[in-house]
Amino acid sequence: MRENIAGRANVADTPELERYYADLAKLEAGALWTVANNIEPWQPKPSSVPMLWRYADLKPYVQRASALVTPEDAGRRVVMLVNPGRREISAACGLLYTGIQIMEPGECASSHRHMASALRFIMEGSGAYTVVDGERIELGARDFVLTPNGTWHEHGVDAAGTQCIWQDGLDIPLVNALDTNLFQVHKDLRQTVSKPADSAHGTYGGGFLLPTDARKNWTHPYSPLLKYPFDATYEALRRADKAGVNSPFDGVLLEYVNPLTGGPVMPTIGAAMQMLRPGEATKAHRHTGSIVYQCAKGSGHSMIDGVRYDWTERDIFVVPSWSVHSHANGSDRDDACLFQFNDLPAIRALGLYAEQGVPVATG
Ligand code: GTQ
Repeated sequence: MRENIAGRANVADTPELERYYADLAKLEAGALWTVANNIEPWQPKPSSVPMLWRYADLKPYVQRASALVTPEDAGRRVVMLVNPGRREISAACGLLYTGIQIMEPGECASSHRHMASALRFIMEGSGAYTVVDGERIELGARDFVLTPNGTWHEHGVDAAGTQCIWQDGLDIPLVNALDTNLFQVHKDLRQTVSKPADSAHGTYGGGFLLPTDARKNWTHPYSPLLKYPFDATYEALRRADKAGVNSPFDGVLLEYVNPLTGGPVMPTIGAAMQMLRPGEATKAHRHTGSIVYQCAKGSGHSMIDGVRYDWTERDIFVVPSWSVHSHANGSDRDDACLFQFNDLPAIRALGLYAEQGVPVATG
């Protein structure tokens, strides 16, 4: 793609140049100026497109997976959400993967670990649990849980529970893009629960209180607090709202943090919950980084690059990097909550974060 602008590639093809390009290709080489304007865009040009997946459309197929395959045969019984611009790398947006996993009462997926970092956001059901490095964690609807890279983990539902469905979020495409992925199956297929129930929460979940040696004892780069329950999250949002916490672009937006550092929950993936107050419509902005949202409460819509996406509880939608976006609560009486996970910790750590407020109508 030629551009008639000083400093940009602008070379016309000639028969001689075409022969030259063909000769270079035989040597697995090429002339930079034939691609420079594409590989160095003026602004981020995501391959991903904005997408919304309605839970009502997906749920019957998620449930069918449960009738069609066992968790043993499937490894993980998941319907993944695939961005049309990212099919070849199984990404939902940018270099983030997401999927919807279903588990029946009494079922349990085999224990494994991988280089990819993972999280779950529980959509429906009761009796779900996950075991992470020997700690059993009970999960209810809208709870958020980490299975950081390198940790042994398995998920299941108690025999006395109900069918459970949750969203998985992972950085598989990122880890693969960096050629660093690996996967191991636990030799016993199940872990022995070796830690007291709720031990991470008991140790690190005191809010403004931490054991004095907590920082010294915790050597991993991810949050020791594996579970972030919804009740406490929602209460924190309400308190923050009363205290005047507010972003013109996001309403009340709180990041789930590592209590030892105040930083993101994992080195590559961050997560947050935001509350849009009754009647609230945010201003539009854009920034680098890919975001995967799930509506956790209420309903409303988002404008993404000028297109309106209406969402209600459990719908999942994505905002690609640098896409102009704003959010609006659909109710004048109730608040609406959006859960999100994103690649912002990786983006920031690499010095790639940029943002821009955009003065456009929010629709
Ligand atoms: O449970 O670790 O949806 O490794 C995809 C890949 C879930 C998991 C997914 C995974 C997992």
